[in-house]
Amino acid sequence: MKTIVSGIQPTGELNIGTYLGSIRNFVALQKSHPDHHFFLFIADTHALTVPQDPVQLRKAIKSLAAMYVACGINLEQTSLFVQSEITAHQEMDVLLQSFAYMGELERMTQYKDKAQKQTEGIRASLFTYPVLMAGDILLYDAEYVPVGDDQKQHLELTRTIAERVNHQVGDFFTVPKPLIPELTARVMSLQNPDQKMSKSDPNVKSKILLTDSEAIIKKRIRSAVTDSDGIIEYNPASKKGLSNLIQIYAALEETTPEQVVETFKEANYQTFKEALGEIIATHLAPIQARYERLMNSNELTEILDRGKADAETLAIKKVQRFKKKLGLGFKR
Ligand code: AQP
Repeated sequence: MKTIVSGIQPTGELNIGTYLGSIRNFVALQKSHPDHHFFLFIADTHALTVPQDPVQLRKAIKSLAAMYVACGINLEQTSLFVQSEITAHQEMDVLLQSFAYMGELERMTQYKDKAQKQTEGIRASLFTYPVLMAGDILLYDAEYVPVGDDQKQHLELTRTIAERVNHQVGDFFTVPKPLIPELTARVMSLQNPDQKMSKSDPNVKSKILLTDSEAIIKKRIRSAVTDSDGIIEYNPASKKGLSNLIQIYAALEETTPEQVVETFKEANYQTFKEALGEIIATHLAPIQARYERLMNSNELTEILDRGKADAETLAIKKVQRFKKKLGLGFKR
């Protein structure tokens, strides 16, 4: 069975960055890869790498599951589950710790960035996060992993770990390839176009949540930081803020930034921003309606139970086979 794996941390409400960088890519891949099975998980164990409020975390897990389904994943083709409910993920993490080197983990830019922001102690799990992530992917022998640009380095490490294991024990893991969207690999913050749009950014103006109302969406886009020259031009190096908005527009309309510039070349920023706000709101409206319905029904329990059962069977077998390859245990 050919597989594709993806996960998102329930570390806050989803925004259009995660949507355009990951979820939408995932949904598109389901259409273009009908012969693949998709393992899609809520990475709740990863969320513990930074402090979490347990009540909020529980809520975020449910909300993320509902949003995944609302965004249009094909449930016939997908096992949707919560990572911590399949303990094989933790087991694989422990086993793979012995195949990752300190120097490799020290080089991870996400670790360095997030460690810098910590006000309390830096958790060991933040440091070893990429190993858990490698386990998440290798457990299901993923051929592809759809990710945003920020996860590329972690995926490179997953490939290194897989190759290291394969070298030691013989061909055992599929070495996964990243699938990074061309246009929306890194959707930037609306307030600071040098930073990516992030779930955990406390500045609400920096992002558009998938649950935001039309009025809020328009307000956020209106207040997005651009520049003062007033010329609609696509140049991610010199006009970062505006180019970010053009990319979002192009991605949602399935067109190119050049085409967007052509359409708005006579317009001012305000007109362009109004049109973008309208497009985002229109795109999110049906997703929001499905999300509300799912949050108020029992459907998710059945979906997550089924996803867990399917994924767990494979995951347990893979861990058991790996332990055997490594010479662990006595009877099996
Ligand atoms: N701004 C973004 N642009 C493009 N892709 C993005 N992704 C996240 N933000 C953007 C992609 O979404 C997937 C899920 O990310 P994650 O939840 O595992 O963690 P993250 O990359 O650390 O995302 P956040 O929003 O920044 O979360 P916090 O704030 O908790 O760290 C990944 O494929 C990611 O690339």
